[in-house]
Amino acid sequence: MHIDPLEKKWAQISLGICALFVGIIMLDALFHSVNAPSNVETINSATLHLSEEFAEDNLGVEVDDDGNIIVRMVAGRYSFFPKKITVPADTKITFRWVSIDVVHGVHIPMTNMSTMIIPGFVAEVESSFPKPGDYPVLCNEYCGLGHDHMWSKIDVLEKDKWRALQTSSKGVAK
Ligand SMILES: [Cu+2]
Repeated sequence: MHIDPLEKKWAQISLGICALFVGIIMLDALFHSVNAPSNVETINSATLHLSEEFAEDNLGVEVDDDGNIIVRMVAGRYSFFPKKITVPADTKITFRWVSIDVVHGVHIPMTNMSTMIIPGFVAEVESSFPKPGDYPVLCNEYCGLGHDHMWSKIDVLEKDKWRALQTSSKGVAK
């Protein structure tokens, strides 16, 4: 079979580019931990309101018996619920996100928070806020016509202020 030398050269270049990309992906996966999320935890998105963990009353901030802070949030077209929560600055917080409808994303500028929220799965990310202030919570995965308006807010307080608020009115930070 005859292959034109020029065509052969281009075929080699194309295969070389493919090999390069596969190599980069493998290096990233092996040495830079660029992987698909490893927390594979499934949940039925259609019955979240009936689930124990993500029922409306259990959303928001929870401090467990060991003092760990867990935040549970639900993403749905077009908002994150609860609309506003209050957490302490400079503290490790475990966020657990679920979606009630389509694929959403969540991005909180100035933090490591950036993950997809896929219906049927729980997205868990550990994060912390460097300093007090208002942090926007944005959807960064196109989810429909209202996507541009899909955002919420996290109110980050100084640790001491947050603690005082927790003890003075138990319901506020929930
Ligand atoms: Cu969106």
